[in-house]
Amino acid sequence: MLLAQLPAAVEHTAISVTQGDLFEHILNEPVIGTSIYVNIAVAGLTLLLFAFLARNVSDPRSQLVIVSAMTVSAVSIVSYSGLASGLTISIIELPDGHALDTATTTLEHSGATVDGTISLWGRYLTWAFSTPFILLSLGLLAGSNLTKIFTAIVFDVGIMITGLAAALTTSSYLFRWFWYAISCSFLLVVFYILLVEWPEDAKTANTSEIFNLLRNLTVVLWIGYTVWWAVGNEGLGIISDVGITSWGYSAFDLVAKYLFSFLVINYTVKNVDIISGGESYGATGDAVPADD
Ligand code: RET
Repeated sequence: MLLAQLPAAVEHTAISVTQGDLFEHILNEPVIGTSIYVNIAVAGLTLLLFAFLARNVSDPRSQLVIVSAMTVSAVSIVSYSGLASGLTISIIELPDGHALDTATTTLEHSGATVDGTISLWGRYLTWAFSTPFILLSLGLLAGSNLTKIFTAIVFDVGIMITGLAAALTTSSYLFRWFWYAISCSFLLVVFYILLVEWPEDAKTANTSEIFNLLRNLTVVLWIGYTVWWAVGNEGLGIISDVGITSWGYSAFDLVAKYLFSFLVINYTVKNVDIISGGESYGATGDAVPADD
């Protein structure tokens, strides 16, 4: 019995998965594949659309809000390209106690089966670069000060990096959830700023209506990401399929990134007078650029 199992075990561990294998796997696995490729396309198209919508805006503060929102799409292309190329994907063996600790992965293109499960960890890494721009545009729309914007962004980066740590920790099941708990506590700081501090600032800035809409969208979706991680293949494994877990994030992304940015940019283009900080906003000297 034991002997009969041996060759299979040897076979699994003997195969090392290369970046090329992961690239091919994503290419040939329709559920994971589409969850990635669709987002590259949408991010690219939205970037073109946003540039077009904002083509006549010349006010520097309004441009800052717009560039910040556009950066979310730009980072997204990078993020999903990292995943599509196999660069930011790994096969990880989840620790004992995890629902998927004995999971194996069969590579679509070669049919080879390896121990472990696919982690699309590049998502968490690149969220550390995209989500700050969501918060920057929200903070600017609310007319908030540098201290609050800085605090929100620092804790936001903390959420994503500790989320990355949660996803990649293979030494201990409990430690994965410890990282998750730290990440959630950082999320509470961001929520405090979104729900308590910035609404007050937005009242003064006369942007309450758009701010509250975007804030609600953000809070609901960010709770969605958090819960999705907990139930997905890297958390409790209630949703054990990598492709479905990945599509969940991709679907959230469609709203949290592109719809969000569209609403920010559409509002800004139409309300430059409210967003404007004057011609010399952000200038490093006293000189005001001449009109041309
Ligand atoms: C993780 C897991 C650890 C606990 C928490 C998380 C929250 C993630 C959030 C992600 C938002 C992503 C967005 C991406 C758009 O570019 C990392 C899932 C709290 C809030 C908006």
